[in-house]
Amino acid sequence: MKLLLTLPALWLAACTIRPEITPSDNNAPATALPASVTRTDLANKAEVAVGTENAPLTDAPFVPPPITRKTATKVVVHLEVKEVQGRLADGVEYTFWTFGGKVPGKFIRVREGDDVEFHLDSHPNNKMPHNIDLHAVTGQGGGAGASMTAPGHSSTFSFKAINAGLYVYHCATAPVAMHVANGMYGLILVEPKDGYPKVDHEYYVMQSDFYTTGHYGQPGLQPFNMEKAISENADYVVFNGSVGALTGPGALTAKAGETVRLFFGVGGPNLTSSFHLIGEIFDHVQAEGNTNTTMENVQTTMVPAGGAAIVDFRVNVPGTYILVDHSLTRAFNKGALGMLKVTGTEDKVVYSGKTDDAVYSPEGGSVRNNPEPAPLQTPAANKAERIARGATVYGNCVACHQATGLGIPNAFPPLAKSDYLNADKIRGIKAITGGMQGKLVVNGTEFNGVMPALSLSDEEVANVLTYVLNSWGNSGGEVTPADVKANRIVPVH
Ligand code: HEC
Ligand SMILES: [Cu+2]
Repeated sequence: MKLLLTLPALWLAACTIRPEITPSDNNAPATALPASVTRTDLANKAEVAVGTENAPLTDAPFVPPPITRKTATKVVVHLEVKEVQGRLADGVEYTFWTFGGKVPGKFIRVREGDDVEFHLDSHPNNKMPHNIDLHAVTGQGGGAGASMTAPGHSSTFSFKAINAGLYVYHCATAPVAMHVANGMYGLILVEPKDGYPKVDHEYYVMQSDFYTTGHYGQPGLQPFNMEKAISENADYVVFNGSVGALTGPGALTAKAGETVRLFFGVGGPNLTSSFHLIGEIFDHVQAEGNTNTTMENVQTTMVPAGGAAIVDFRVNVPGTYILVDHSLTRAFNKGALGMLKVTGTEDKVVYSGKTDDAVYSPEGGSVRNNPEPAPLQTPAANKAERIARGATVYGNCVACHQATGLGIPNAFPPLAKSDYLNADKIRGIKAITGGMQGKLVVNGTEFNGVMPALSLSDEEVANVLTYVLNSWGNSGGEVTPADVKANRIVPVH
């Protein structure tokens, strides 16, 4: 029956298929193309890669050094998917799904024409399957189908970096918006053959929106809230994964007279950024990460969800310059605020006033902790203990089925008084261990979604189902690890 889904079926084609664009797609005859139109994509297909190297990956706000190679090479990328609990704001924790342990994901830097051998490694402690769609890839799904990976597995695919530019990558596993909302995005720079003009500092900043059950600042571990995400009603809009990641000790730095380049991306899942730096003017903007049009003297550049821009500027005088999304309640009420601290000597001609950064330091540092999960427990001694432990395991279900067990209309079915589950508890074991998709009727309402197979042990599945069956007016009873062992679809990894 429909429970036996295969992993590749989980990625959603609709939002990830990008047609290959080549100059020949232009309706005008080739001779009518302006001189500025190059055929680099065609030339790069022909470029032969020489040698092999491992891509150095960096956490935000840092980027790997500029590429000085004069030839294309084979670049090997190892990106590890990790589900980690970390700080979203002071006192607020969140279960982030990450590319590399932090939000945003690791910065990847390759050269135009490189052959990229990509390995997506999924940490064995993960609960969900994940994949990656790199906007820099020419090919179906940007790699999504080829990289569908279960916890404890590693997927490999390769692509040629035909088009130079700055690109977003993100997870494209259903529900895609949820995987992105949980932190699964980053930037890949395909550096043009001739590189970018030299600057003194290069930094990596990514904006994104978070949707939590509690309101902004409500303490504790906050689950993802699908209803708020659907209505695009973000509780948090942040730079580099948390409120204050770029303030205080996390602030970007430069000295007066130096030049700074920002690789700026928007992970979304939903909100476009009106990116602005208070007290500076962008000398140059490569809008949307493009390679052939440089805008000069820009105050605010708009960066779409799933898009990026490269900005650079010279800081002439010392001060604390504030990065914001100029949709200002996001900056001052939801977290989209960062700092660039510039030290050095004053130049009263350029700016005479005195600066004061006190008003702009509402949050503390950006230190994250990624605690390892608790070691395996001894088996539950009795049903009461099973129920108590199951309540904890239910943390893996709460983002979709909700703390109330009522689910979300049109998206996630209820577990509370579910006629489907209460009729046969084995169905619960199959849903959790094998995933579930396709049409399903629960309590007279039709659902047609995708539940991923969760990587839980027999003991954990038994505990959570016993908890569910003994909550919210359900029929009661007990599911044992032996029941799970006998009925599980996907073996424990
Ligand atoms: C990423 C979201 C997601 C997570 C996490 C998730 N589920 Fe589901 N679940 C779904 C969706 C969507 C369906 C319906 C699938 C369909 O339409 O065929 C479903 C269906 C079910 C069903 C059968 C339908 C019903 O309402 O009785 C059960 C039982 C179930 N899930 C239990 C769980 C348990 C227990 C957990 C945690 C261990 C869990 N799920 C985690 C999304 C999720
Ligand atoms: Cu994912």
